[in-house]
Amino acid sequence: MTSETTPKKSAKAPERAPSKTPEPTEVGDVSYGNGGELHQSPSEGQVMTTAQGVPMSDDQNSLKVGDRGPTLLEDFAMREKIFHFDHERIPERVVHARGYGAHGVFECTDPIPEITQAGLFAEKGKQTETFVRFSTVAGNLGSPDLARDVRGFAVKFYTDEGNWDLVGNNIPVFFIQDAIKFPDLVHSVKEEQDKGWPQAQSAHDTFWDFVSLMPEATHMTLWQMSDRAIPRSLRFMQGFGVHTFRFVNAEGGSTYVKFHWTPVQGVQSVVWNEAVKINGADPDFHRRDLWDAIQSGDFPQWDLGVQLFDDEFADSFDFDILDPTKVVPEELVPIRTIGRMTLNRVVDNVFDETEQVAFCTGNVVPGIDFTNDPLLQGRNFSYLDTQLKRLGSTNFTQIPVNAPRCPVAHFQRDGHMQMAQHSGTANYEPNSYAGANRGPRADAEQGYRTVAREEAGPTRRVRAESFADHYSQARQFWISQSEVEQQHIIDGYTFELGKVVSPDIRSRVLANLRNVDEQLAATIADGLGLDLPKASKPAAKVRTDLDPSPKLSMTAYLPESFAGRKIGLLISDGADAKLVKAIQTTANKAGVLVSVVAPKAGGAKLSDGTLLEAEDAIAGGPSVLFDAVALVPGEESVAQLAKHPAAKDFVNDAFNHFKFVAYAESAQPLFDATGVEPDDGFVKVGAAKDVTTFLETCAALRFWDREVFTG
Ligand code: HDD
Repeated sequence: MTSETTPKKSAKAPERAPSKTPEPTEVGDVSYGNGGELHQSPSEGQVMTTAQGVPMSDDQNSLKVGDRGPTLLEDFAMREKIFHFDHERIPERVVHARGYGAHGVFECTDPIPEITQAGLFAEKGKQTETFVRFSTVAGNLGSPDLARDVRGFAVKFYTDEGNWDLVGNNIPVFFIQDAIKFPDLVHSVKEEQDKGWPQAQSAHDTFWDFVSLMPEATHMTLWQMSDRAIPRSLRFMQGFGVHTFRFVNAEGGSTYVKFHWTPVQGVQSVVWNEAVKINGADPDFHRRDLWDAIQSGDFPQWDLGVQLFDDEFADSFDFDILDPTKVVPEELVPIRTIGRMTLNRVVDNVFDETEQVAFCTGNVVPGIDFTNDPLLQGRNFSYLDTQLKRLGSTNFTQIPVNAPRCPVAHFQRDGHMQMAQHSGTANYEPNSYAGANRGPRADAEQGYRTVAREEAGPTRRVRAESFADHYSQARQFWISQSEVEQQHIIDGYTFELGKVVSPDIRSRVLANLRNVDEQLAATIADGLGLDLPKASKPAAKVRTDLDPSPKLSMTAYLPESFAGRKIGLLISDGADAKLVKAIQTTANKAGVLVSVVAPKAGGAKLSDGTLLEAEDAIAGGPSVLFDAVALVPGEESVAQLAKHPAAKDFVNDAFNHFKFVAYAESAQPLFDATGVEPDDGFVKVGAAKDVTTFLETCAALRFWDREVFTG
């Protein structure tokens, strides 16, 4: 990214760019009603009106006869207000209901015009506006952010040739191979129909029943049981297009492509016990983190990488490139980075933008095309359909967040909530009203052209033989994980299967896992107190000769520094003022935020007599909310602090969640009270240079030496 286009990071909140209304365009284009002004925000001194624009004289009291009623039906203002309120909710997304969005910009850094004619990849420095929505899959709209779940990573690119939606996840494979199974998958993971629970959890019988009967899900469930499914921040996740797509160049030549988003901030997750506690302490943890980062000018960025390959590679590959339960290992096809996305603006209104944004996998632009992946083909049908259900009209493309930023010219007319005012007589093509061109008309040269694929064969309901190997890549994923990651996968399965009531279902999962790795299955069985069942019979021979693929481990994506992370600084009255200041300034200089936590929300009096305000009282600011902690209690007040259950949890949790801890000499009573013994993950701090050492240590993110292995 060139310096003039990189949004500058600044400590203070950036000025908000004014909201944009799509530019009015030419003949046949969409123009908007409402005086051309769709964005409304009341200005100072403006008189309140009804939706019809009638000025209101009183918005506190309904219209009554006399002082004590009755209330009159004639009160059109009240009726309109309550009528509108009654209709405020729209159906939440059937999956990915809980999400958070932000605006951004994509910049091409390595153009590939020879590979694709997509304009956004044509020139170095070319910028394209984007809107991103991150989400969890299973939970309802109000569910907690840190559920163990796959995260949606959907990006809308407003290109010069229309909108392209890359609707991906933070995991590169999927549970099922054919879209016809999607309703079953989703039914199984959502609340059980007879009970109405559990919410936002896969840890229940129906989910494990389904996936144990669908061995193709094994690879994805390994990812899902890993810490990938409990990211620390939406800013610290990778994203994947999952399917194999096609790039198409101006000559019609096509290249297969897999899309990868890699966070510049590094990849980071939490541990399960921490996730459980974060959900209670701050169910909005992820959305708040993204909002805070963007508002403070610490704009998150992702590199867009592509794996490019041709038919020759596809034929030589051990797996089918159309099978969405498989990755193409980076050792076989390296990733080429072609651009960077920066999220630099929060939404003005969550409903208007994040809720109403409508992603469709079918939204492609010239230069990007589909493959025959049966999951992708089914998705192309589903997304358009779901938007109609959710948004209530085929005109959802006119909602500002969905409207293309380029000219629109077509003869689609009418329908519910038509916002465009189409002028002129002709609403068909060809017509002679528009002059010699009879337009607007399709153009064989400029227009979107599907790759000329040769297709033949009998019509059959069939699963290709080349999709039959469900375990080899699951095994490769497993052997590519670090020892700690493997332990967390074991813990994930043990927890989830522990919530499964049916012994048969548990056994079936274990029987499948034996085909991945005997030790993995045996350790989980031991954790559950079960005997190992006989291994299930794989549909294809399991390859045990695949080498580990290091890029499948999160350890390959550690950040370069601790920047963008947050330290929880626990203080109490009499805390060393110089040390507190040193921690704050040194950390801030390194791009690390410091959040002050004290016994009282009002803050604590430091050793120099100044009052330092706290962001949180201890009960509201547990250490799970921070990436590392610093303990700087006052000598006189620490004994009292050490009796506080929340203060003890603060220290205990930081230790148990493998966090790095900076501590002043005065913190000893906290260790005595909790039994925590400082290890090499603890750094004693007395001066600014110690703080620098601490921050350098923190770049490793967690002190994994504390892990207890059961494997
Ligand atoms: Fe899907 C939403 C990602 C398979 C049907 N999906 C949705 C969203 C994401 C994904 C990120 C949320 C978009 C947003 O933020 O608005 N879905 C995926 C990925 C898949 C996948 C990566 C596999 C590779 N999905 C999939 C299948 C089907 C659907 C096979 C149906 C056949 N997905 C939907 C949907 C949703 C949706 C029902 C619900 C809300 C929406 O579309 O807008 O149509």
